Amino acid sequence: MNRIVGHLDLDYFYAQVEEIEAPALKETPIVVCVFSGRTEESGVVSTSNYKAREYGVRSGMPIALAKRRLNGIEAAFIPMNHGKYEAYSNRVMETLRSQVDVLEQAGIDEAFFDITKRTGGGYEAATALALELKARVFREEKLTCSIGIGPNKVVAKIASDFKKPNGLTVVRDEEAPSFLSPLPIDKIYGVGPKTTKLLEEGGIKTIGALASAPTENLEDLVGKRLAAYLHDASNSTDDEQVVDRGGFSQLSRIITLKQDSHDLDQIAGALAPALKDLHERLVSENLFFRSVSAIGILKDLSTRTRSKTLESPTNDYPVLEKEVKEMANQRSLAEFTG
Ligand code: TTP
Ligand code: CA
Repeated sequence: MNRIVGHLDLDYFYAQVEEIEAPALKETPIVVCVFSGRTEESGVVSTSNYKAREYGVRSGMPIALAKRRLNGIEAAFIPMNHGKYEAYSNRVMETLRSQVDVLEQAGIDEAFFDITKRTGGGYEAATALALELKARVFREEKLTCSIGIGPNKVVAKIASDFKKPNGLTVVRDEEAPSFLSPLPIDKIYGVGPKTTKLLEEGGIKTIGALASAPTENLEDLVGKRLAAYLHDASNSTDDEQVVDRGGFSQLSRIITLKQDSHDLDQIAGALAPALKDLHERLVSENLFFRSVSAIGILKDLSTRTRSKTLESPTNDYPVLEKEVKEMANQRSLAEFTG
């Protein structure tokens, strides 16, 4: 039987929740902010609605820059309220879990699902089910989402991002090569800026070029393990299974240095209480982590983000401390200002 896999991603998620809770804001640019507290404007944009995106507001941008882009426009700058978004997310995931064979939550607003059994491997039944999922999420939560359906996780994830917001993109087995071929390589999940650069230096810019690259070339460029994944992903033969790993949480802390600093020891010292606090929360909720990210805001208000996914989940404090320190130590992140 054909395997049929889907990926669902909630549209402009945090900002959409804010819209739902304050319908009067629907036509207004909404910027969800992580305020760092140093000045009224310090901090980063978590996300924004599509109205704000029309003015060039983007996730990860300093709030001050978003304010400049929206200068003279009536806009809502709302502090991020993670607990609220998590409540919506948990309800959506619960609904989805009951409608699919297997659900794998991949983030606060996204999940893979396997629907091979209940659709009998048929794309018409899969399309009908995807429309039903979208309708149900909207009926129950007023949230719109975008869904991709395909023969594996790689195709499904790219397809959900293909038409956004409120999109549905179905890519049948036989359509996968022509769908993937013209797309840039960084559409494949797991391909970040570093891998993109390595591949582009080797003349590989599209997924089609990646699919036909000789194995030895790929291995020389990115190493054996990643080469094998990229080969399968680009040829639409990736067979990674959809696995239910239970719920998903994202815990974060933000600190502001009293003064700008390049001193890594000083920065590490300032980070320690926040990390300890984060770890206490983790343990008290009986959670494990697999993914660690650090965002630094530099003096010129530009931001740097680093992320790492560990081989296996842990709740070990020294691991958390080591990973964050390593990220902060990377040259471009070593200019944390707040
Ligand atoms: P995304 O799915 O990347 O973005 P989005 O849901 O806001 O927009 P889209 O319509 O393009 O899917 O991220 C999900 C949520 O994660 C987002 O609503 C807010 C949060 N987030 C951050 O806090 N910081 C970031 O840099 C990004 C990218 C997301
Ligand atoms: Ca989203």
